[in-house]
Amino acid sequence: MSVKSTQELVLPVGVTLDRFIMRSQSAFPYATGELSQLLRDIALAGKIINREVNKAGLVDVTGANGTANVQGEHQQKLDVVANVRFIRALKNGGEVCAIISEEDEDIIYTGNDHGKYVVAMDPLDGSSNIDVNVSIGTIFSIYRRVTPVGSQATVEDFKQGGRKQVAAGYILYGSSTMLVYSTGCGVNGFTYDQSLGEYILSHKDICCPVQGSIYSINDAYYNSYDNAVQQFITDSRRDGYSARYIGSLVADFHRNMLKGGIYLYPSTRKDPQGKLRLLYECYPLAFIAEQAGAKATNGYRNILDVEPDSMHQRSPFYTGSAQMVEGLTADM
Ligand code: AHM
Ligand code: MG
Repeated sequence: MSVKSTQELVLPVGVTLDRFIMRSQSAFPYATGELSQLLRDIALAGKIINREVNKAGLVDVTGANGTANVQGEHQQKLDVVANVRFIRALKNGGEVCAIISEEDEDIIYTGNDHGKYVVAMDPLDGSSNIDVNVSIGTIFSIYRRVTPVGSQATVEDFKQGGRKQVAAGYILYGSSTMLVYSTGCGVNGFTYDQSLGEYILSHKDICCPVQGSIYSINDAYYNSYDNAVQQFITDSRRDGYSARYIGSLVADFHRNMLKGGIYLYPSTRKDPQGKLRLLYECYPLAFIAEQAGAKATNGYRNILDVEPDSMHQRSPFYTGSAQMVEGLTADM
């Protein structure tokens, strides 16, 4: 069965996310609508997080856990708030049987054992930027469960590998809030219009330039990188590239997807396995990258082909414009 791309569906820029999801679903004759509903649930959770992020400075929800606000309620850090809100939205939606989150060691069961999907997520990524009004993001990855519907989900549902993702995406809380996702038929970006309360298709069929001139890496760890990465940085400086590192993966990734560039988080002395998490940071962004014509590796292999060992495992991560990633990995 051939699946139509959004180009073929003739969905114009300006269409709402709901209409887009509805029209895209109609391209799959046997679709039941459950994945569509799940995407809507994620979009709704994104609106709620957007609201929390926007009022963070006003109501003092940032800062340490355990403090109380003027009503005497316990305040929580924004990443904890985002985690709670996302879990609640996915529980209420009913399509998801279990979740793993960067914020929780164990599998979170939604109580909907009849849900067909599991979600791996980083509810609010970019911890060092949360309290200081700098762009942050949510990252999500969706799998169809492999355990029988009706039973309790297990770790096997989450350890299927990046190629088994049925959809993935991110929400960027930046100068505007954007939802970018793919179900494996290209990548589309929706900008949130606060006044309408709607996500609007603004970035249709995102394609990452094959070559760019931006490199994004934490330069302060230079001495801790291996020779190939050090050489890449030296060459980038020599070739007149621009360094752009926000320190929020979603924001750095998004910019590089649109403008062309490469994001690098290698292994370091402090984090020999790298810092980023395979299941809910690397896999979903690699899925988006590949759908947008970009690449993502751990330095040796396409990261989508790396078999996971555990739910919270880390990995070195290199992603962005195809030629830049190929050039880097050829030297590794
Ligand atoms: P987090 O999940 O604790 O927020 O860590 C992930 C973040 C990424 O968003 C970002 O690219 C990276 O950590 C920055 O790390 P560093 O400060 O070591 O450069
Ligand atoms: Mg993170």
